[in-house]
Amino acid sequence: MAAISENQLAHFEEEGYLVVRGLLDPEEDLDPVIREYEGVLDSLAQELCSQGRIPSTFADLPFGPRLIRLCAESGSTHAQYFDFSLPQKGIRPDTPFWAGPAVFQTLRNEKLLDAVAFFIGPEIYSNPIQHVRLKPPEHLGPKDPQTGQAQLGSTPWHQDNGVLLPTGDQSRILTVWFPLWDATPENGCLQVIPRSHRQGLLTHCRRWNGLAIPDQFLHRVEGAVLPMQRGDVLFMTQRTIHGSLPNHSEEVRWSFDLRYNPIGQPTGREQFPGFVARSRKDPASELRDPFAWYQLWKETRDRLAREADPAYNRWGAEDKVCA
Ligand SMILES: O=C(O)CCC(=O)C(=O)O
Ligand SMILES: [Fe+2]
Repeated sequence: MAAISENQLAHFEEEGYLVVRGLLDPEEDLDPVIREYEGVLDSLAQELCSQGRIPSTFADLPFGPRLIRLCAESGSTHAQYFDFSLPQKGIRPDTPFWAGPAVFQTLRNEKLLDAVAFFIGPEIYSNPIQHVRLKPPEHLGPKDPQTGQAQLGSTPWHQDNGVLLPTGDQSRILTVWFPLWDATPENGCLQVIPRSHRQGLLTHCRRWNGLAIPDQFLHRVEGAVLPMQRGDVLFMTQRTIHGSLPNHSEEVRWSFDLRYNPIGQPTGREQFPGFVARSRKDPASELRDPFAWYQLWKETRDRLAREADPAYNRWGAEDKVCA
């Protein structure tokens, strides 16, 4: 059982974050996910090629260069094609997403859940706010035609509490972030503002690259830059201010961000499906079937495709500080 020490927990409480080195075994825990995504990338290449959007499937390239090439040739990062969450607007009956078995096994990874239990207790709910992020190098990746900025660029300073609905404000939602490949300052690793979790929820504004805390609310000295290797895992509170650096390397920056909260506490995103990842009290309530998990997301997509877009966060564009 992966043990988080008293010292590590004290660091988390004090600083608002903790990096645990080598918690996951790269070959055992991460490579199956990479293999699964090789298949996803291959399907995307076939689709794009058959639609005439790319001249070849580039099947001879390894994963990273192949993704970069597909993005550049087709002018899109295809982020939704890989993600195991749905978009917040414009869901259609054919909106793609990837909720495959290797991803599901990762959400239920024993080492991960053993560690999560140290932060939120043994009754663990998989919160549906979760993403895979495959960020191509900014100078090679497609740009947003309106802003001229990278479609999947650096993540601006924010608190995860800012992206959920107020229903989740009192919940203990733990963010779990880890790279599939080494994350470095050059390729856009995360940065956090130590001790920023104590000041409550700050105002967020909608920016071209997502919800961001405007500069005037960032009483910060410097962020702590967090290079992480394959196998390392970052834990953060929902009020820890964090963001990522831009990807100025030649390679893809690839990460998962997952969230967990104690069973019974609101997720802050009730429109999307979570599940019981681990319950010692009621083991039979655990979701263990990867296909059932896929079905939860598919049913959600099919339902939301018929409905008006719900609200996913509390910030309106009219707020004066955001103008
Ligand atoms: O991976 C990133 O660039 C941003 C991740 C993030 O904001 C999160 O995990 O909450
Ligand atoms: Fe975040």
